[in-house]
Amino acid sequence: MTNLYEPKPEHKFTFGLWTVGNTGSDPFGAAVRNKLSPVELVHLLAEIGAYGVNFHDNDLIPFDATPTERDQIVRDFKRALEETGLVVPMATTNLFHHPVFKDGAFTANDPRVRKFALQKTMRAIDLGVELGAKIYVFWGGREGVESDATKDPTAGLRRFREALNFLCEYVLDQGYDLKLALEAKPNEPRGDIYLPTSGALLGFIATLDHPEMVGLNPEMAHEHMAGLNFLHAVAQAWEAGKLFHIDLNDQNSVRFDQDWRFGSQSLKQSFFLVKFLENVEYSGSRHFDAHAYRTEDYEGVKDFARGCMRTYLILKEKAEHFNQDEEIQFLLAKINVNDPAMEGFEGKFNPAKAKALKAYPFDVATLARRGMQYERLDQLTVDLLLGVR
Ligand code: DIG
Ligand code: MN
Ligand code: MN
Repeated sequence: MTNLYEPKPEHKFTFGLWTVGNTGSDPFGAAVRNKLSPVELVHLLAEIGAYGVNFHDNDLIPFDATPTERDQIVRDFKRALEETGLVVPMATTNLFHHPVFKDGAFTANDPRVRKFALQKTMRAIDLGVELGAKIYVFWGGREGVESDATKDPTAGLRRFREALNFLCEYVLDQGYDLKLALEAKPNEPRGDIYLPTSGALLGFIATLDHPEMVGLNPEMAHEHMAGLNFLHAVAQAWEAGKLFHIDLNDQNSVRFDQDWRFGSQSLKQSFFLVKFLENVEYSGSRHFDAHAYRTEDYEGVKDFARGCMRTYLILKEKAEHFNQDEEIQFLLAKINVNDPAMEGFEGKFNPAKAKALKAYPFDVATLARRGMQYERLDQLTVDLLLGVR
């Protein structure tokens, strides 16, 4: 492959240990790849040109590790980071794998589980901060139900809010420079997961004691699972100043969470997303929460990770072409033409403005006949993406 689309640190491409470290097991089959250590995974990511590495606490420290084992693992991991130059922009807690979380973590019906989840998360936050994380992600994978007979949904919301308020206070009390990013998913592994979309989370954040500390980590596959437009979710988060992190991947429409290589399925949606992130100069990580097909060995895993970054960079270049394409920009200017007669009605309400607008003689028939040339604009976009423009 040409080296035109080689990843560089300034691209801020990151992967979780759990992504390139995924051994390929699924509900219907055992692992197909041997497990690599966190140190081996850091070196693999360095080899393919990643900028950073993220982790769940137990991706790095086994659930039952002793304090001595923990300290050794952290020392080895820090050495690998120093040797490779990789950084740790984000960390998160595994509150979904161990059976203790089978009924959720912060929203579990058993208060001892809820408090154990808080304990585990505080310790995981300490670990993430120790390794340099500035963003802390909360994905409530088990926060939900199979049957609403089991839990009052308002109890789930209250418990999640209490946990996040407690943890925000913990971060403040510890003096950590850390922002919290909530990640939505509509279902899987629970029948229904609470706060299923980025939009639902935005409404929830407003009810917290420290909303300024909490934002979003939208994931492409998760919004697609809900049948939603990922760009719109990201744009709403950005516009609200809440796009603290992002999980890039792909999948084939509203089926189980496939976490495929970025750009491997939804090229057009991926293009519009990259164009948005680059146009607004999003400064966060381009994090790929994805994993290789189960068919792959570790050379295939490297192909997967290289492909995520390569496709992002190709689409970034396509976005630059879109922004510079004379015919596309001419059409966009024409579509968004201003009418001086409407300028007086822009902005906030005032009685005189309302009175004048109520009396304004719109030529509705002419307005209704206007052809918008969206077909031409979208075909130009498709031409661009197919490389014939
Ligand atoms: C799954 O999409 C979730 C978990 O892997 C993790 O908690 C989060 C971090 O990106 N994404
Ligand atoms: Mn996912
Ligand atoms: Mn994710």
